[in-house]
Amino acid sequence: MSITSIKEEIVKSKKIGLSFHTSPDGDAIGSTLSLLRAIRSIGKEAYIISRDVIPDNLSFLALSEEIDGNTLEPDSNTDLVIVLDCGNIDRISAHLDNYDGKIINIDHHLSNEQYGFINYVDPTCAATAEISYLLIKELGIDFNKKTSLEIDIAKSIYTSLVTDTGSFRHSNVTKRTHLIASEVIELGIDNSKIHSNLFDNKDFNKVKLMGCILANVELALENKVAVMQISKNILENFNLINVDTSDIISIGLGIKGVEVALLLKESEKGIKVSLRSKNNVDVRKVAECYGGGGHMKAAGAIQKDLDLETAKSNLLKTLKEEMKL
Ligand SMILES: [Mn+2]
Repeated sequence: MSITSIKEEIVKSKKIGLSFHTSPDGDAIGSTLSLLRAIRSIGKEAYIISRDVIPDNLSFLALSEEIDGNTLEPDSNTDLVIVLDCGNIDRISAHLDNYDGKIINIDHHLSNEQYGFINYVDPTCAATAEISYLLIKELGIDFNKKTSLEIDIAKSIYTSLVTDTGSFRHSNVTKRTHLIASEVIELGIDNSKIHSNLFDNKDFNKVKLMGCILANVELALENKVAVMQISKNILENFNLINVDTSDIISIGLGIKGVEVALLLKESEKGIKVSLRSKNNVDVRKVAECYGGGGHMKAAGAIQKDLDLETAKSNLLKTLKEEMKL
């Protein structure tokens, strides 16, 4: 499907809801808020549908206050819902069971379920915001103008690029990623301040939690796999039930000789598993064995009705096969 056909649907629609994956990260939010700002600028009524509340470190973005967790399903008269950065219909941060209008699915996850009436899924994009950027330009936004509209959009897009590429270090980064970054930087946005907002903004308890997790990291499978575990107890003690742990798992991958980092988190829904790969191990395949998905080097899944130990040994068994050890 083409960007033009998405633009046509937007122009045709009266009321547009935007949503993203649950527990939204910088790309889910940046790709959505940039598009929301652009859609409104052409005079369309658009709003956020999200059961999640904006994470503190992303609250500097324009319109972020609208991600308040109060609109759980499409308002009446909504004739289009655009879902960004979400591969699985079950992971959308919106309740769509009673909605019978159109859905457009804009994403970059390889394991995307193509649940939309239009599916624009491009796994070569480092971030979903690379697609938002194309669509925003198609909607007529001119970055040469440098008004608050373009600057707000630029900050959201830059945030998406930085967060989904590990600050431009992952192998998903392409020339296009840098070209888009270059174009939005040209608007005079303060990249250093954005980095500080994103990363130098940790809750004190989060840093202490990191210490506890790192103190107990284990190595498995010929020291090629780093395993980290977080029990519900420890999350409750630190009052961090919904904490984002993507930065913690990256530290595991930083260990010399480690090829895969594994983080298991006990939650209401089951054991949440995150996987990261340094080089050639396709962790998406491992996640898919447990009904999850993601990218080759970053994936996740949930294992239900079992304890941390069992979830861990299941995963190590699957990983052992995948890594041919
Ligand atoms: Mn993404």
